[in-house]
Amino acid sequence: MSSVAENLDAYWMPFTANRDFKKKPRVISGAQVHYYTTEDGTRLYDMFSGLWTSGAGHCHPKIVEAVQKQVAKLDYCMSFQVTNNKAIELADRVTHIAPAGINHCFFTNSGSESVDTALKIALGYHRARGEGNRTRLIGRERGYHGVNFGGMSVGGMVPNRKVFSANLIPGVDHIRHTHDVERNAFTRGLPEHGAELADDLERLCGLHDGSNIAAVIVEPVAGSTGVLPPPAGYLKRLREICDRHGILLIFDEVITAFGRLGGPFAADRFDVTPDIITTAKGLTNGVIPMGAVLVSDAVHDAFMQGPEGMVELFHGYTYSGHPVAAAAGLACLDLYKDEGTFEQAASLEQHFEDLLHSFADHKHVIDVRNCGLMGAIELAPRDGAPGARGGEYHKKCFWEENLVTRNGMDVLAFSPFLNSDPDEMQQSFEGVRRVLDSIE
Ligand code: PXG
Repeated sequence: MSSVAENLDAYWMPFTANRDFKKKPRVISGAQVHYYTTEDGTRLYDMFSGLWTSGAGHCHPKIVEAVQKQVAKLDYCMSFQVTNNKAIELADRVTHIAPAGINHCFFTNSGSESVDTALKIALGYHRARGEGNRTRLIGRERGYHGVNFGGMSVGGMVPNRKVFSANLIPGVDHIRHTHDVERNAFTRGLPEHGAELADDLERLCGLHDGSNIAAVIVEPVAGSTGVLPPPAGYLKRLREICDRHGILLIFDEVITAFGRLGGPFAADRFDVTPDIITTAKGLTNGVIPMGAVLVSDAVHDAFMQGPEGMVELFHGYTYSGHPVAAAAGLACLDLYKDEGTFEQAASLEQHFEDLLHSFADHKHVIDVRNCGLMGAIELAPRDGAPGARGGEYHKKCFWEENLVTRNGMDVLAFSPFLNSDPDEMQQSFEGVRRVLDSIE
């Protein structure tokens, strides 16, 4: 064990079984392209491209250079009443690749902040238009929208909500999730069954009256809950119901934006334009924390009324539009274009899908799901010990196969690099197979 790993006591790790982890820590100290390194020099292949963050690979020289240059030139500048040139340029560039009509960008520092910002913008929008009665927010079961109070409330991950149940924000309801393993198990791409689940929103409009609902937020492809692609036609139906009732549609694209689905946004892939898009992760390739909320003209313009000298939205972060983060974001947009990263991601989809579905007949596997470069293999839980099989898989991948993987309970999730080498991808899945073969 390295000296660093012996001094772990002070560090309270996020979303981690701390005591179990600290018995045998898995510590990374370096990264290059598609591999991590540990202090003893072991190389591990990263099967999750960071945490859905680092699609262009680790320590990309163009991003590293942009960050180094920027930090030496303008390290920080206040973001209220003054701003910096890089934030302005990034807002302009990001909105240029956003779907038509989405032309405004509010910066945050994470996906959780993007979500809470988007919810506040939705509420402010209706109030500015004289519909302050539209206060209800609708999320979806199994949704993940970060860990702040707004995002947690519209989210539907039970363990994340359980302890805070009494303090979730009021006026939130949820439509049903779209997972239907009876009808859709082992689907390649979008499930055939389940578009009608969008009608759950119509049901909630009946219950609360649609005129009281401000916004609906969904992940176009649910990520954290174990990769749930939307049933064919589902998102279009959700859009139609929102339009019928004057409800804003928010796509939480913290995972799906910037190439994961083979284009800039999931909105493009599914041909459904939301009113607001939340992003983070791939905006800077994970190099510097940053998020962005992308907003339609209609929503933005509703705020731009009243006395011009007044603040239109009382919201923002000390680090909104941080110049070093923005420089990283600009370097990302450059390289995504110059290296054809999104096209490369699209060209890897079939290979990835075939590799995933080659596990369909494995003795432990009960479902395989994929969309773009998002994929999941679901294992049957062990009797009386849900999550144990997934947990053992994770450790064995790390220690025996030099693979960094991700599992949520017994769902193994995969987030390959957008510029993966197909052979490396294949070899990594061979390691996964050896591990699955070896566990009970
Ligand atoms: N929305 C979505 C859709 C996300 O996936 C967030 C919001 C929150 O982002 P921040 O930057 O505040 O963490 C996320 C984050 C997983 C996993 O295992 C996914 C996330 C975070 C942690 C784990 O899939 N996504």
